[in-house]
Amino acid sequence: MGKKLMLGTSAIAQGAIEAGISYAASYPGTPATQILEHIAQNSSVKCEWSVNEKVAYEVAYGVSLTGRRVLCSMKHVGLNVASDPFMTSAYLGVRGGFVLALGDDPGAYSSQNEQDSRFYASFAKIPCLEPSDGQEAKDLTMLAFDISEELGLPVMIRSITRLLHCYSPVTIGKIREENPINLKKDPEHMIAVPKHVMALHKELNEKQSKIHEIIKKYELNKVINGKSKRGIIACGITFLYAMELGQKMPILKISAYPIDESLIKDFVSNLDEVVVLEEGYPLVEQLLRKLHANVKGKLSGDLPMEGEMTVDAVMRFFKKANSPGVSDLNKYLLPRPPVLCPGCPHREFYKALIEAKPNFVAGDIGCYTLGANPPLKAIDTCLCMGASISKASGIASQGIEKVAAVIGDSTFIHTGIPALINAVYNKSNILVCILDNSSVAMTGHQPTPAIGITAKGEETSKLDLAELCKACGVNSVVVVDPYDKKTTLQALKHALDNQGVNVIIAKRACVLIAKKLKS
Ligand SMILES: Cc1ncc(C[n+]2csc(CCOP(=O)(O)OP(=O)(O)O)c2C)c(N)n1
Repeated sequence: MGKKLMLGTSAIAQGAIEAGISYAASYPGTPATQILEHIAQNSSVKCEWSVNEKVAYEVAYGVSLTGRRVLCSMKHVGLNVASDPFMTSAYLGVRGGFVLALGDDPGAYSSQNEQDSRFYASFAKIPCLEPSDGQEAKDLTMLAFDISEELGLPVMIRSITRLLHCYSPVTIGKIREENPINLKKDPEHMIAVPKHVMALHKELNEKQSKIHEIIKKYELNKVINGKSKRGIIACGITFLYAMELGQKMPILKISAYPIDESLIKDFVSNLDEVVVLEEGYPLVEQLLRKLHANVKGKLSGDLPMEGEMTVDAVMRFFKKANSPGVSDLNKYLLPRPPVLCPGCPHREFYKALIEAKPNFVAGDIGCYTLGANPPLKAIDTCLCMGASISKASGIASQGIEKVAAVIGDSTFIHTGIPALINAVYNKSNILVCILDNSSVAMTGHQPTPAIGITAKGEETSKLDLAELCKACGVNSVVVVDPYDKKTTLQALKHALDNQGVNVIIAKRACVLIAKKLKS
């Protein structure tokens, strides 16, 4: 009990623990990774690193079917991978409380895009809660479980890097009892086949008015009165920025979606100007433009359409130029883009790959993406996790020779395996390089199935990547040590000259964990 200084990620995890979850499933991804890590390291709740976000979502959904509460967490783009079960789970509904904690990354500090998960919630017709600080992150997570059980729907907690990676005081409370197991068969609500879809969709539509009632009941969106004719609608963390202005403007604080139009209408009815502060895409601003003639925000060009909102941008808009903003500091700080670490096996591998002279290298997402930077400039394209092998197949299908794909061990397991099977099945001529550093290095060295250690640090069976590739029917599999440049180069040259799908596994543990793995 008492208060603790906590990361936003830990606050969400703590909220889930106190809400009485029986399981948590996730796939690592900044800024959401530490949510599961907190649960694994600070509670007795069972949890798992799943092989990808789709699997995490489905495992979590299975837990909910038993009547027990479950947390599923991931970064924003993870939901693209999990979007298939996500969308239909709203139709089927959930049993035990199901909370999906999403880490959005405005500013793309560590991501391939800046997509806004609030649109996904609205697309799936489920509620989305958005905290403004650590305490609220915990409180709203707990409430999300109750709302999920009240509605029989998954509930999204949408948060952003700045909140998830900041420390703030959070009150620790009691842990609620787990739900009893209550796994009942209910085909009409458990089997998503065409004959059930219309009825399920109708039920989902009927839940929409209940969502509004619940958001109203818990007063999740509320007005803070002021005297000015200029008002602010502040979503999530931007509420703190609005308060920082220290002015007496009326504020409509948004912590939950969908937003009741009548609430906005009432709020803006006596205002001459409304400023919308929101991280991500202009979701609320779009809605507001239908309800008020003088709206200032991203679409009006007054606030940045791309990147993080930042206190700075808000202060600049309100002409509080003298406030201590981050921009002043930025003048003095040297940029520190991520680089491959000294001794990184990926760098040694790339040196050999460059010498082997492939015509085109399709990259993937992980530490090894940094090989795109000078001086290596070793990869030519990067799209999303798992795309390297399929992109290489597409390029090679047009008769281009010596096309290579470069993919990390975790990324290969995440979504690379179906692409490898596809390449073999469709007779591609490509070289697939799996850079196996025995870790998900990019996100902080989480274990993978190839290491044989679970999220809880327990031993489990080990996946043999070479045997797996052979079973997929590839032409050849060679395992090399990237520190042995001569052998690596020979293997690469040979494989690039070969027909069919040839795999090289460059195996050497990430330098940052090599010692730990040996001990
Ligand atoms: C869909 C999706 N999920 C998660 C992430 C976060 N992420 C970036 S790279 C990566 C995996 C990196 O591990 P690995 O492929 O083993 O390469 P390494 O960093 O160890 O070199 C993850 C999980 C992401 N970018 N996209």
